Amino acid sequence: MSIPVEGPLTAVDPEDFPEDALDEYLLLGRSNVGKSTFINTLLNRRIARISKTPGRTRTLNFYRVAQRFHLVDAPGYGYARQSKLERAQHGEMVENYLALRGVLRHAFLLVDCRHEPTEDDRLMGRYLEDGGVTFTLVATKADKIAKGRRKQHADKLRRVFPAAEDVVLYSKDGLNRHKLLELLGLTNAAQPEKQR
Ligand SMILES: Nc1nc2c(ncn2[C@@H]2O[C@H](COP(=O)(O)OP(=O)(O)OP(=O)(O)O)[C@@H](O)[C@H]2O)c(=O)[nH]1
Ligand SMILES: [Mg+2]
Repeated sequence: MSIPVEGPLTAVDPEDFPEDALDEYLLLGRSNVGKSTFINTLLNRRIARISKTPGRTRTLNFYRVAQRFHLVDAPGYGYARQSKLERAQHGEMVENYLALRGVLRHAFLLVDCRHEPTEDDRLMGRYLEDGGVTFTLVATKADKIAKGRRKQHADKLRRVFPAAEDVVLYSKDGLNRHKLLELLGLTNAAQPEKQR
């Protein structure tokens, strides 16, 4: 059974955000970390645009899922070739969102398994904590690290992001997909992943 998804509704300015007051789950993370891929593989749809060039997602994209909530894809931060102005505009867009969005229920902060969390990643974690936003730390591209090292990696991330409610290793081939669907209350709407 597939998960019903509508959208995306794209917006930069708060007046263009959806008005239906559904709960929202926000995806945050560096450019190229795999936010759009996360949406596609989690929902099992090719709905978010992916590319090999970072900086693909430039607006807030609201996906309405199962008529119950929005999953919100945000542009990545830390994109080296972004101009100063673009960085400032991006920061402002996300800050506006975080400051104004009463319906924000939970965030997913994505970090790339292959790299050390950056200063931006840590700042984002603290920013969420200070704003009272609960979040799950999702380590993407876990297929790129050996199975035997995964637990150690998750433990390390728990130390770096003590405010995270949970640390979940994820990969686009479905590792821990079911766990995240559970968090979103979507397990009845989707097939469980294969045992790994
Ligand atoms: N091996 C592997 N590659 C992945 C995974 N997730 C994403 N990628 C690749 O990483 C690249 C970037 O993925 P996107 O989903 O576009 O990243 P994004 O965070 O949306 O990037 P921006 O929109 O630029 O912020 C693409 O080439 C993906 O195929 C994963 O779990 N494993
Ligand atoms: Mg993207």
